Amino acid sequence: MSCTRPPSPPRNVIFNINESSLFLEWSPPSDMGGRKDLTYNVMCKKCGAEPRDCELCGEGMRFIPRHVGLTNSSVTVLDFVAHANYTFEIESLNAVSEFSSFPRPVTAITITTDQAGPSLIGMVRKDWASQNSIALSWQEHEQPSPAILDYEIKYYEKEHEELSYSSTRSKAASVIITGLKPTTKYVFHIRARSAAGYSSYSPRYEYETSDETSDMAADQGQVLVIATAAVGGFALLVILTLFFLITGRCQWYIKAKMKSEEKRRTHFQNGHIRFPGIKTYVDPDTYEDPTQAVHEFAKEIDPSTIRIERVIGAGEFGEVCSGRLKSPGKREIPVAIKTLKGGYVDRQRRDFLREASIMGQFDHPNIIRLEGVVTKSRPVMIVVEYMENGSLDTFLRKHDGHFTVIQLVGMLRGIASGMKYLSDMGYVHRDLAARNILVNSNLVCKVSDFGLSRVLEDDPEAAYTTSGGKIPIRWTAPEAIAYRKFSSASDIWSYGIVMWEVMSYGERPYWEMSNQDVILSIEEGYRLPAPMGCPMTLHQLMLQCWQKERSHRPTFTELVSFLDKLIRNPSSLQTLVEDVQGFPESPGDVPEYPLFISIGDWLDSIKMSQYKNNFMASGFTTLDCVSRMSIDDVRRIGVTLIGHQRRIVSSIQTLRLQMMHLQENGFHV
Ligand code: ACK
Repeated sequence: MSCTRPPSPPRNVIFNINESSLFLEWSPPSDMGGRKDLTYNVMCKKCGAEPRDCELCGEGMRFIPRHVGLTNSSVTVLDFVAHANYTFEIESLNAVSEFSSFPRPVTAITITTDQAGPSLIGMVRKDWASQNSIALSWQEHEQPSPAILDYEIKYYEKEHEELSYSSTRSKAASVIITGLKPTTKYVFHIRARSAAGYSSYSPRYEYETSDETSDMAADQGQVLVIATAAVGGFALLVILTLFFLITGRCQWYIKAKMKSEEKRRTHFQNGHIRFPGIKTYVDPDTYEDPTQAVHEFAKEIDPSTIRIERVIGAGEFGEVCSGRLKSPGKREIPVAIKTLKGGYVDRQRRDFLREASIMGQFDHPNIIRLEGVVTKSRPVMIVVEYMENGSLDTFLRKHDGHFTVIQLVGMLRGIASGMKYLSDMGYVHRDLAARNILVNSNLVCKVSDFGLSRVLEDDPEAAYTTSGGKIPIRWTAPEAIAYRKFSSASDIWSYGIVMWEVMSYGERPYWEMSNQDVILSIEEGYRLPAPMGCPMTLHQLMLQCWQKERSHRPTFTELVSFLDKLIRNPSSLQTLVEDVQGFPESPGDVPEYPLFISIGDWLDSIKMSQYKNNFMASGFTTLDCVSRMSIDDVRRIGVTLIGHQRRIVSSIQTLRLQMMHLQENGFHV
């Protein structure tokens, strides 16, 4: 084998900067050194006026995903200071770099963070809005130190945040933006340009275009014409009404009018075109007044018909209780009552009721049913159907090993069916996890906990993302973590994690790995191994849900029909991952797990390195030996904790598949 070399330095470093983040990207080295194990390190120095006045950037600066061992040729830098010179040195490395006696070649780039100056823009006001335009104005800075040449206005649809944006310029401190969509929320940022460059952007301002009806009112130029026409029209109306009343034709007219109004309403509701037969979800945030959304989708319940019995848990906004609801003319039913604790601010009330506005639009056996809301008296409450067995994760943990595979698949089928319904309605859940699924006494699972688009301040599962929001990392697809691309395909990823939680009876996904480690491992191709006793087909299905490329993941429709077939043909569930003798799938179907070269390496990856000596002392010194171990062997070498046994056995199964795959492809292991 010929010798290999360290790689040459990276090339063509480019950057993109805004007030809060700096994105660096480069091309791979021209010479890879004859190897494939290329990584990059990024070093940062903050420099003063003199090139010699440099110091290393402190801990305060953040690099996403990290600053050393990067496998992709880009990095995002956060928390830098304004008006500073930063020099970033990017080096490429491979496994032989450390043996080289030459200084490591680096590529450097110096960036001045001038962009982050003061905004120079006062409060931005909406002067008027029509169906397709919005007029904005803002205060000029009192004494603009450098004279302002013009303003740049950046805007985008709120729903498609940051995916694409438009911009326009204005010399004056006002602008009319045209070509917008009706009844759509837009986000605006404005910055000033002077001879010294750009100021930083103003804070975001959100304004909405109007719908057809208010458009008329806003068009002030036409008011006079309308007024004149109205007077004439009114006179004509009086004459016609008298005529119809006299001739008895009025009733016919009123009926026809009501019919056409009803038709109009079903087709066009709050700016959302609705086609008869296909129901679509309406985002309550598109209502200017959120109370109106609640009243449109949820029934107001008279609190005297609710009997609260006991507290069953703590929700995000207050206690969750069980009780009874006796609506007039209906039989009494058990209900769960979510309450909004006293001392709330308006925003909390709105966020709390948002869930009801969402839930009230759904009607499906696998979606929690909303009975109604209490908004006109205190406490504010959301009343939903009662689910005797509480949330799925706690339920499974309590009944570890109690169900047949078919029962578990039945639960999964129910969840997939509820999710298919949501996805058909155009609703993206964003927070699907076993803790957000409830189980009733018939083991029917129903999707619950809607409305995660706000920041959940105290959710222990949520972690900050680069864009400032909080996301439950372990359940979330990589593209949703990286750039908030939430879609039914990202819900599919979360569904795969729920499958894993169900098949492992409520085990915590990725165990106690940190959120950051989860993100990195996923990026490197690691996927959760099959839980103990999990049919091979189901693990394969999970792996499909965790395809990096979201268009390669199955849809909920496909999942439901696949699970249906499994239930009809249970023999396909008999092959457990631990029993696999051959590997029927084509090599392309094998997920690319990282290959481990030593036992220590492998145990580290599953955070079980404390057992390294147990393996070694018992003669399990190669990965090949380990891949043949049974659960009894694992117990025998001294792994006594059930959770640890499970984790090790699960990983051994994956290791076994990997070994077989390699052997089949002619590798010696
Ligand atoms: O795991 P749990 O017993 O089930 O604890 C949580 C708690 O309230 C906070 O969400 C329980 N819970 C929520 N909604 C319902 C419901 N509709 N029926 C029964 N329990 C519920 C949940």
